[in-house]
Amino acid sequence: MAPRVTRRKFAKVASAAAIGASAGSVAAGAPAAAQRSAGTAPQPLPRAFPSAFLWGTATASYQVEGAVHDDGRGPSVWDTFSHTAGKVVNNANGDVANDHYHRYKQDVQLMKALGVKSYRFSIAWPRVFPQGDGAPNPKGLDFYNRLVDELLANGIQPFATLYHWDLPQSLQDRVGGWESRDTSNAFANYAGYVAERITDRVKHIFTINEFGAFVDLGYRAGVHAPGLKLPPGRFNQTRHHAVLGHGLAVQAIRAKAKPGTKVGVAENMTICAPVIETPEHVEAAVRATRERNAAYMTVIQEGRYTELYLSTAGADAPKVASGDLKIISSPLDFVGINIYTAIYVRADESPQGFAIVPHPKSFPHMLSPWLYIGPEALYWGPRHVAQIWQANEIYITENGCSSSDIPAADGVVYDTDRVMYVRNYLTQLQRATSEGIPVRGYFLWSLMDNFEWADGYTNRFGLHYVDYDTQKRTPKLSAAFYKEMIARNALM
Ligand code: PNW
Repeated sequence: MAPRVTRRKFAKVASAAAIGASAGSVAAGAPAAAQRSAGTAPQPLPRAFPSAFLWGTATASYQVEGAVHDDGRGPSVWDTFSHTAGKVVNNANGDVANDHYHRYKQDVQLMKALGVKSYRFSIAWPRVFPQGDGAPNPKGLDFYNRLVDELLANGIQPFATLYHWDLPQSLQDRVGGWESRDTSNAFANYAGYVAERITDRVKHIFTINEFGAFVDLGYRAGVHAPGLKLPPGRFNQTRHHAVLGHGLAVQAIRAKAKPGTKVGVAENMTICAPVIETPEHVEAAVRATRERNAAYMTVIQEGRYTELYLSTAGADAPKVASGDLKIISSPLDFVGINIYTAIYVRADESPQGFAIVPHPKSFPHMLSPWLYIGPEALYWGPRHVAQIWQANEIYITENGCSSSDIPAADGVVYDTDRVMYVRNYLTQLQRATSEGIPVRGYFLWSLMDNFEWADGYTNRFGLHYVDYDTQKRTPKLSAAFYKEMIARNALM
């Protein structure tokens, strides 16, 4: 590989695309033959997004930062888990990851080159409170102050997530982590501390990212940190403490933040798409959405667990202290949904009124086996949230895919599968916005390849290819596609 030639060549492709955008013509950067026919060939109609639509990209602390011992950071459950042999593919860990802690300025330039208007990152709790509670570590928060200042100086709006799974290990050791209400309270204290100090510049805060991915996968399936396999009663109680922590944090942020701060959640909801778009299947998909998200999004929105959730749990249902449900359902300013895939639902005669249709063996998926292609999730997800819970400000806080991503001879990753994935998903998102469903922004996961949890560095989700030996970032074909889309604010 000859990286210098490679970069220049690729820049040519990317800037040709950009020229096309600024000239308002698809042909401007195309080869001569294509240019000759462009005048007569029918052009696709632009499928535009609302004018203030916020295009963005996202990462999370443990997946990119590295620098796990810098400036007083305490250990998190993911340090412990990833350093336990056999838990992560190739026994990889986040000790160095993308070294973003030291390279954040360069990474902000990658965003600027893409033309994104916003960036969603997460704050590592153990940098700010190394023990989870007790004495804060101001040097830890300083990193995020530097990052936020750098983003704003480059015209990029910061969206901060307070919890993307890096629980301080000390809380896990002392109180059992999310098994205890003490963790919910400690989280709220941390949330208020951060909100007081960053909301002069950060106007959008997410409490928690994806409940199921750290509770269900971490405390029941044992495949994410802290790697436990709790029995149903203790597990349901852990779920309850997680949504309680969210609600307490919303209240703490409201108490401490500067006026104008907006608060929401970023939840990987199960997106239920009707098998066929007929009224009875759509109705079944709505019912399924409430039930399949009962433990998290539904209780957050409605302030109660559904009958079906409670009856299914029986004696293992969570113990709910008086006042908990009101806290959990503290009103939000916006709803963030992480959307990767869909499940299909049909109407049936059962008491619940719906049935889940499993994916057939031949159903296509991306590199991660769970990542079934379901573009219509970007239509039905926000549509259900707006219809069922009257949300009037929705963000797609994550969407993206894993691909094999092997650099070609010229050094470029031609990730046509990722471009196909994103184009098809955005087609459905555009369908939603053109119907007036209030989606205000979209954050593509991820800015760059990074530590993909239990899959280590094997599954790449980035718009930029990362060579982990040199830390060099190279834009993939999908980066050129996204840049072009953002510049036009329309699909092509
Ligand atoms: C999300 N599933 O995780 C996370 O928020 C990111 O940190 C992660 O890198 C990204 O999606 C890609 O995986 C998920 O099994 C993990 O459906 C698992 C699932 C979905 C999202």
